[in-house]
Amino acid sequence: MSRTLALVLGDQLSDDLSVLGLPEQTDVLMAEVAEEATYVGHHPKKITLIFSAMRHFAERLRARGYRVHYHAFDPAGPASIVDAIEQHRGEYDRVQMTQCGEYRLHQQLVQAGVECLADRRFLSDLDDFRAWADGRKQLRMEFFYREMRKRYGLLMEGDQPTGGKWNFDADNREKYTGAPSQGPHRFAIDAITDQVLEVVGTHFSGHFGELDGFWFGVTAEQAEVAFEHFIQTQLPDFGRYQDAMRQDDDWLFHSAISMYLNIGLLSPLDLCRRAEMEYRAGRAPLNAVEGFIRQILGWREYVRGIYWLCMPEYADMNGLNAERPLPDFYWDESKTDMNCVKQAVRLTRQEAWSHHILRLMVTGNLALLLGVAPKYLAEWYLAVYADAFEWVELPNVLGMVAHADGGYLGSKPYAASGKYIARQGDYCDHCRFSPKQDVGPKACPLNALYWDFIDRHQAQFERHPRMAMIYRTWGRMKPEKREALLAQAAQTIAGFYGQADPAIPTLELT
Ligand code: DLZ
Ligand code: SF4
Repeated sequence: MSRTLALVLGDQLSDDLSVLGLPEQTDVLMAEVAEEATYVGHHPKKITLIFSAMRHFAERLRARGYRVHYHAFDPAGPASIVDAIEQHRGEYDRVQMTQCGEYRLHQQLVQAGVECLADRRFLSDLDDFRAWADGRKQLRMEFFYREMRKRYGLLMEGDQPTGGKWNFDADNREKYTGAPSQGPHRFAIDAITDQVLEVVGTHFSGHFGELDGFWFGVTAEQAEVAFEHFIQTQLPDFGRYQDAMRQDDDWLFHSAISMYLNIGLLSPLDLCRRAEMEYRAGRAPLNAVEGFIRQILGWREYVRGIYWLCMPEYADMNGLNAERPLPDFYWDESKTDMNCVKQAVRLTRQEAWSHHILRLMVTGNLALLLGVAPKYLAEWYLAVYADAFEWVELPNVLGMVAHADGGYLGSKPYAASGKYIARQGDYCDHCRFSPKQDVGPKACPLNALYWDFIDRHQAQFERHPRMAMIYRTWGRMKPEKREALLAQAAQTIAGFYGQADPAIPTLELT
């Protein structure tokens, strides 16, 4: 009988993975390897999540009757996935994988002769996406999302959207002033995770991020518990406070399940259907449920389509010619007095997670205003977040945050001054700067940086219909005020890079 070796990667931990043929004909290969853990210096909690979830999944496959070749991390063992394959391929007629989530590794594996099967865990097939994109002058998530709603019959009344509108985002911008939220469900550390913590502590403690206080779920059952907790305690308020920020509440009403979804422990369609049930039962409002479904059915599938449509050229796009390095405080929050940035980096360091508005409008917005090169920024996001895999991370960072892709993901840059941060939360109340001041020692650094960004990109954006008003305001300002703002921005930038070494730290395997 012909025998197949099926490769299962660390973000492919799903029971219905296409590569899992019958156990009588298929053996499985899984490997914890230095190359995957260090090609960017992944956060130690992310490595722990992946290694522990891989070990649990291997047990699950064995219980289903598969023979699993499992390489636990060993500096003397295979250094890469291809090395691991080479140790076993002689015994097999073919080696197969499910479409890999990153172009880099996908190319390596295809070149090593691994056959690639489609990843059926996604709701939009890549060929369907290509067909949808073909011949359109402009790709817009909103139109893709409507087609997906119709195709899956989610929040539909016949061929009309439930509630008469496709998108309730305008209802999702409230500030939150209530008691701190419950946060996500936290799991106890089991024996397998305990062993992984030892390995990660020994070999990867040089990477940015705290290992102490690991609480992530590592099995499909635990991921389900985490999702149910979100449904019960957070979903009803998820919508309206989606863009809120709070000094004493790191989690607000976000689900924090993306790390489970992106390694395959949850099914996207199940999540959408379950959320819709809450609306139908009258337990969650439409703006919350629609917002949640749009993230998964719309945005997540759309960015994956864009990634595979545009790679490998996508990774080199730099539409705003941004060339600066990342300021060193992205790796150490004690090096900045900007409270919003301090909180976002602190949370990221502690939890390998932050919510979307911190990613987009705090760490992202500052990098956009400064003109940080998209490559450096993308490397940071890929390394520091537990849910970051390149197919989802790169379009979000390069397209949405850095506006480097010419507009696939946003028609205009998400640039904002300190006044936006002040409006959405209370970080400014705890900051030594003031969002109301534009120049002088107490001025919020984002204000002058915002105008500096507007000035720098005038030729590109002044005729953009949604930016014309900003350019009129800039044009009407007295020349002395404009000069003072640009001088303040120059001083701020010198402060960010002046004393400190701006080079990206090289994160070596210890
Ligand atoms: C992110 C990651 C890490 C840290 N380690 C491993 C690993 O040791 N073995 C593995 O199979 N996968 C790992 N991953 C996930 C891969 O990097 C991921 O599958 C690719 O980047 C494609 O998304
Ligand atoms: Fe951030 Fe500026 Fe507000 Fe300080 S004043 S928290 S730097 S927006």
